[in-house]
Amino acid sequence: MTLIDPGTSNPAYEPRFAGGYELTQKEKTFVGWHLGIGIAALMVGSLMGPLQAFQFSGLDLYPYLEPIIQSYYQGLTLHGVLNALVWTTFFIVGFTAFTTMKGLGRPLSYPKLNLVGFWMMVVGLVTTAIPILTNSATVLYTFYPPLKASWAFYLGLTLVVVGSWVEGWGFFLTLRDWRKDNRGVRSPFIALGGIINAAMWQIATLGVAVEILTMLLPWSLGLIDNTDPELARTYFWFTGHPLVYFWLLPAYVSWYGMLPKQVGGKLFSDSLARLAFWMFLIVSVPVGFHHQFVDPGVPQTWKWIHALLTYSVFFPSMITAFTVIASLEYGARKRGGEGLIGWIRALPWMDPSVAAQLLAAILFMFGGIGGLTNASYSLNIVIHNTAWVPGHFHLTVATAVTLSFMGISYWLVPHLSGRQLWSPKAALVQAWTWFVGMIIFSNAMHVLGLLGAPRRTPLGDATYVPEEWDGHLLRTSLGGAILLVSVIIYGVIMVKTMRSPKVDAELVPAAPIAESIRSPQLTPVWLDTFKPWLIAAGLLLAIAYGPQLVDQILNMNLNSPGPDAVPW
Ligand code: HEM
Ligand SMILES: [Cu+2]
Repeated sequence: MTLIDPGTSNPAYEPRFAGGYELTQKEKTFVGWHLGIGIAALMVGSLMGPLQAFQFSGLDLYPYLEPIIQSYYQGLTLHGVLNALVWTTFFIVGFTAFTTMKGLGRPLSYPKLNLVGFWMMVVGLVTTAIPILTNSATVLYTFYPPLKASWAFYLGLTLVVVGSWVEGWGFFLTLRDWRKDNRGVRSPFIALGGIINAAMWQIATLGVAVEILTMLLPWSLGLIDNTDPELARTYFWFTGHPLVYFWLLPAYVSWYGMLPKQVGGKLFSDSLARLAFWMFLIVSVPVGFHHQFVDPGVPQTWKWIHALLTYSVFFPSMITAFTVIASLEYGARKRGGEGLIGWIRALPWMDPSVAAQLLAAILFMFGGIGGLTNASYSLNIVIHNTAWVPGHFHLTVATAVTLSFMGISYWLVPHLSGRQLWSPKAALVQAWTWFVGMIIFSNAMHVLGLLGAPRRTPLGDATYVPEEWDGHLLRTSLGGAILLVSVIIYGVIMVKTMRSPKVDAELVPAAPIAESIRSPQLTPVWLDTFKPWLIAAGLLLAIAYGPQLVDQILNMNLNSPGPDAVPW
């Protein structure tokens, strides 16, 4: 392939190795606040999880939580919103700010813009939290109408999303300025990866933005009387599926661009890494109907088209599996690892940051396999709305993403705060307990789902539980107990790390940034250019969603009033 440089007469892009730039104290604090708020949300949100799991086997701790938490569903709303929406979004935006600055080797072009975005997210978080805590937004994290929340819940979520957009604009403008100053140089992968994710997020969140602004907010304010639940679900899943890639891609930035360095290796292929990210930009969004396979208002053909498109996500996923494993193997062999799979033992398993991310990736393989089941039109009927579904996404968002982010925080929090990680041994125990606890919990939930146990149900109170569920319900609680220990250890490590004294700069962990195996790494221009990929994403979106969206909007049926008070 001929490689053309857009700015100079060079035949190919020159490599640019990221990592020379040290963030200022102010910048580190800015990133740190994102992480701190995210971690605090995870702590509170995750405490609810074990309570749910205990409830399943008859240990009902909810009476002790009154008056703070008045019902299983209020707790479940808190669990879903804080974990899946707040922890992830704050960590991701903070991490992307870090990889943008570190990767591009320069400060943010408009730090005030990012500061404004950050404060919007914080104000939004508080605005959302108040109604949840006062039991006036017990609508679960999917907030499907006709379940109705206080207007503050919708407004707060909107602010969080818009704040994350504003921060995203700050990243785009920084990349634009970097490009102006570095014509003919390929952009460093860790920066580009995060910024592609931010771009995908802007497209993806249009769905909930329209849902909230045109329907839910006016409805909760009393400006309109009714909603159209079918249309609302379509809007929601327009955002809801790519949301999972928004969570996952920052973990991929680390798996591709940082973890290889942590294991003493290099990135196997910079070009493949970019290709995977661009493919995710295109195929993450136009697949949302795979969450609506049983919705009566969506025609079969469209469900089938989205099912097919969902399978195309398999390609970048396989690229990722191949490239990341090859990068790890390269590192392991350099450390003396041998054998077909024996090299795995040579990886630095005693490094908690590495162990956490490797264990996260291992469980993700099972999450991926389950995901294929969910995506297939016919098999989905078997597991739809059963305990299988939370079983599945505790392998993906609650492990692949969450455990990876925890692993990242084991070097990033010390790096930003100028300290050393408090007790790497405890951190290792944390990673392994999460892994073991999640295997037990998630396997039990999968099996329960296959046996027909519904999700979003306090199964401990259900009158229809057959004997064959009992053992699995107990295993769910056992896994939940192990995970509770793991969460507490994580919280203690973070607090203790932040309270330990600052150390000399050379004792503080450096940011691990992997070089490419090939040097110089020649990256084709088309893998470093937004335009063609954005156009492709727009076109595919118009084809896959356009006709149905137009149809559903033209035939909108605002006929669902919804309760004024929460029914529980
Ligand atoms: C500390 C360990 C955790 C335990 C024991 C746990 C347990 C549970 C259980 C039992 C459910 C199912 C409730 C039901 O369907 O009625 C659930 C739902 C859920 N969990 Fe977790 N969880 C944990 C951590 C996490 C984390 C870290 C995340 C995300 C980052 C997460 C995200 C979710 C979401 C999004 C739901 C669905 C809520 C809904 O259906 O509205 N969980 N969790
Ligand atoms: Cu999906």
